[in-house]
Amino acid sequence: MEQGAPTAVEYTVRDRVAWITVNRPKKLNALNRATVQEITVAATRAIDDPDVAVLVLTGAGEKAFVAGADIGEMAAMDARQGQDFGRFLQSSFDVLERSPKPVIAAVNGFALGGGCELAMACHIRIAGENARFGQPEVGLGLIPGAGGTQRLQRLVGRGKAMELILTGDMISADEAHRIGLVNRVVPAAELRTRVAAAAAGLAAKSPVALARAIDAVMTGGDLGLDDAMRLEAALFGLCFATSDMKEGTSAFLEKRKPEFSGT
Ligand code: DAK
Repeated sequence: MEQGAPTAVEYTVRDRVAWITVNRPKKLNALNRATVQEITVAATRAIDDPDVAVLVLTGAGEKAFVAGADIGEMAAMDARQGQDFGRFLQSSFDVLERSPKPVIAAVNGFALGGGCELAMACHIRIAGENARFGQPEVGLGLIPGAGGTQRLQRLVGRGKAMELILTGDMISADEAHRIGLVNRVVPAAELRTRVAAAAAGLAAKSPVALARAIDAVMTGGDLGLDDAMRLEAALFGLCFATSDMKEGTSAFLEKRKPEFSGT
């Protein structure tokens, strides 16, 4: 998966942003096992690279972000293989969700089934106006199995999640924005530049603060309020021991831009 090599996932680093591009446009970037494995390898590489501040996930071509798990590959699986595949998808998506560096989904078209689930495992979703979202699994005799029944209701509420999962209907980018499934909708032609600008903004922030904020939101979100507040206070306190906190506050008082070291 070296830069420029023809694989199912392209990996490029530009301006401290790792662009991870699912590259099976003839299959609308559907996720087979090999592709999921490559996404995980690419995400781990970006997380481990000190010169990378932000990850972006997107799809190759004009039509799809990811049109779901590869139906051809899944059709041949037995129950045991299906369960293994599900666990594999879930653990891969967890790598993204638990990334200490912000992960943006740049949704450039269909985000269906496992594709919608992949986008939901990212921290921020920016969609082109041509994007379409949905969980059509029930039409295949399946249910969402890579976090869709859980992450969707946490993002949009149980009623809307239930409707999307039971009907399998696709919704537009604008509707996805209206219900809180995506953060922002931008003109399709501007998606990459708008995402690059958003990523540059994140890359200028304190990496340790970003990592702790992600941890507080993700881990705290699964706890009761009391425990979550305790966790927030602990992570907040830890920030006071960092050079980044000293730099951020000094820079503000000295009316200059901070230069964070990430320590
Ligand atoms: N898998 C494999 N191939 C796909 C695909 C997919 N998900 N989506 C599209 N393709 C392929 C099409 O078969 C076609 O291939 P060729 O016939 O040219 O070889 C090519 O991409 C172009 O697609 P279309 O010709 O269909 O293009 P259209 O513009 O007419 O339609 C569409 C676009 C996105 C509406 C349509 O392709 C479509 O409905 N695609 C399927 C969408 C879908 O149902 N996605 C959900 C898949 S199920 C699990 C956990 C998670 C999952 C599974 C298990 N475990 C816990 C075990 C996840 C499941 C899913 O994601």
